[in-house]
Amino acid sequence: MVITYEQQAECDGARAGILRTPHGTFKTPMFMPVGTQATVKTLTPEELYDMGAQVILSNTYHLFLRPGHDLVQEAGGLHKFMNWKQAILTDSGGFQVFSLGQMRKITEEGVTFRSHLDGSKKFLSPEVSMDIQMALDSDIAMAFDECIPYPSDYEYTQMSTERTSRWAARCLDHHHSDTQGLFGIVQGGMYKDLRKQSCQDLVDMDFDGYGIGGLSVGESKDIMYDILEHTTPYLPKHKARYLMGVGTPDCLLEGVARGVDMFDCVFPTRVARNGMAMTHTGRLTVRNAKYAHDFHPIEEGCQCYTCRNYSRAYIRHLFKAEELLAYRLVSIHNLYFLLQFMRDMRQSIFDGTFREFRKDFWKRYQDA
Ligand code: PRF
Ligand code: ZN
Repeated sequence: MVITYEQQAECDGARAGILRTPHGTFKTPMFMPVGTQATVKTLTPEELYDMGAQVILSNTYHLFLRPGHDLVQEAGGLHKFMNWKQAILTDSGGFQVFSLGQMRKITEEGVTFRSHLDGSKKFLSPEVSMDIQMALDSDIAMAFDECIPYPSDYEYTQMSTERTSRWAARCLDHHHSDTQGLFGIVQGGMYKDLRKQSCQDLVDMDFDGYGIGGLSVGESKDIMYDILEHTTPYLPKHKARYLMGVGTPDCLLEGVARGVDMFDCVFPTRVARNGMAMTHTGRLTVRNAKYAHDFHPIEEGCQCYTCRNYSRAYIRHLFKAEELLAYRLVSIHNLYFLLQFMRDMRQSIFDGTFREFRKDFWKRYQDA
């Protein structure tokens, strides 16, 4: 087995464990910073490592279009190409291609679409996605799935979810690697019976772990939590569960409370570049005029490089002057914040105090 999960503690439905990969183990629950273009925007791999990142995510779709997986393979794989020595998970393209909206055609065979870069015609299928991910040589590959829009009616959701199961079987058939594991992806939209069926289909195929897809696509958080509660119970305890594309602190906490181990999201790095910092009390817009004379750090007590060295007033000034350091400093803080948040959550699971941790969080946190 290339990828193994070991649960070490459980508390009120939340689990703590470790995941072993060919490029080291990582502790769960874990947040994976996103490096879509083989870089986590504005940060070096050393900076990421130093703030405690143990695994990052990259994208099949983007690397396929540019620079091409052949080039990454020629470089000796994605780890070598980008100089990241820890674990890498690659998403399958089964989400990015569907976010394109226009100009794509789905058949049983796969998806034909136009490149967002030059408009050229491209094709992705379970087999092509596996070939690309094997060439990238990430530690964890994801099955090629369809992430349907929200809302979708029952009939379409059922047809698509069944096809995603057939695609998952084709991924498993085609995938062969001694250095890469493969996760299946649960779909089923907002229909509990389809979620259950999707879990059963995929669990029967015996993947190395399970992504939970098709959530955080525009539904309310209450719906997402409810569907999640009707998904994780159908997944095996000895495999990792990964909630795809979710990365705000409230959703991470509520995901962990429902038995999720892994998350990824562009949110912390994307909003950082708009001058928005994440804190235990909610969002802080550091560009705001009210911070012009504020010489406190973004968040008092935060041990990140940014908060140890720079004030809100200085960072606000950098944003106003459109200085590049601004984007780096807030990206560093936001990623550190989320990684530290996961470490604290993990510790509370070991200590048996997760329930209190959750209550304390909600006492302080103001949504959006
Ligand atoms: N499928 C894949 N990647 C994803 C998703 C999905 O459903 C989501 C949904 N939030 C994010 N990333 N392959
Ligand atoms: Zn900080």
